[in-house]
Amino acid sequence: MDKPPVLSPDASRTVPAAPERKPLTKKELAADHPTWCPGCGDFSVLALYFKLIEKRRLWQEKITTISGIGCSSRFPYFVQSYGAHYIHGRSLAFASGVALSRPDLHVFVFGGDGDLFSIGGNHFTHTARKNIKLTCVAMDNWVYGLTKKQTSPTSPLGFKSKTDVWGAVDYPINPVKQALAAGATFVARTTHSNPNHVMQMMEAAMDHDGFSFIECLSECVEFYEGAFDAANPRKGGVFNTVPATHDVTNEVAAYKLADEPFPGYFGIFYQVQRPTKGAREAELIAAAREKLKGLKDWQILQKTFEKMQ
Ligand SMILES: Cc1ncc(C[n+]2csc(CCOP(=O)(O)OP(=O)(O)O)c2C)c(N)n1
Ligand code: SF4
Ligand SMILES: [Mg+2]
Repeated sequence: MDKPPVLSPDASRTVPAAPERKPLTKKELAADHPTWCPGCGDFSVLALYFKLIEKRRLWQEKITTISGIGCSSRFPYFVQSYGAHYIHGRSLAFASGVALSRPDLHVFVFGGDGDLFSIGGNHFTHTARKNIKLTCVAMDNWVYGLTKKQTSPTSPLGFKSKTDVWGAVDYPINPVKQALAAGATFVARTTHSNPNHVMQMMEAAMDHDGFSFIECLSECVEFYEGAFDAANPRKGGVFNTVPATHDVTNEVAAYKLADEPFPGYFGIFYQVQRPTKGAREAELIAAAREKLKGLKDWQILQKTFEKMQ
């Protein structure tokens, strides 16, 4: 009781690899056979997550995989690590609690465009502005896949779905602009059809000390086939990376870049260092502890009760 556990941010997030401990393999990480449709873009995001864990020598007890509800949100089922398949739209609220109380963990959130920007839109905004240290990957397929083809917040105008039989009439949101406006300190964009690039973005996001957001185009072959062909050179499209001259600390420049019509650019749009909510709170806690130095927990409690009388 005398010594509460000290959870220092960053200190133990990357566990020094014990020499006798081999990196986890895909075989050890795969929990279940993914139930996605053959050809779904989500397969490649999962495969690259396994690769990331193996390459960066992360251990099961140091990662948490969290999602909401949707095809993409089935993600944690397929990963042999701690995690939660949480309520629709609430993955970031749950993940915030995990990240703040266990700063030694890598917290990864995977979710769909509906999960993160419709029902979960407010949680997205607030997690970004609080700069909570976690990585959020939006597996954007421009449709509600799990519920079989409704218009999502990223569906383009004119998209015909069960909720817009004559074509979508609402202007879509742009996830990169949304993240920038919300205050995310790392904002990137990639596509499932370029595995090396997905891997690069995931590594950079994981290393960022703050809220890192990746929009990852992930095709729904069942309900929006061909949606991202224009971004895939193998299908006659173009894959343009963020120009080398782009200043990633320039928010206005990032916004302008994100405003380019589809297929737009891929890469890191924005990255700045700002204290995280966890770090600010750790400072407050340390200052309070300093003031109460030498007192036992029961004495602190007694003092508080006395003040309340
Ligand atoms: C509170 C609540 N509202 C609605 C639903 C129904 N629902 C489940 S998944 C989903 C949307 C899924 O779309 P998206 O997040 O884009 O994921 P995808 O399936 O496309 O990967 C909806 C509306 C639900 N499960 N819970
Ligand atoms: S419905 Fe679409 S998003 Fe869902 S598993 Fe099938 S292809 Fe993937
Ligand atoms: Mg979707």
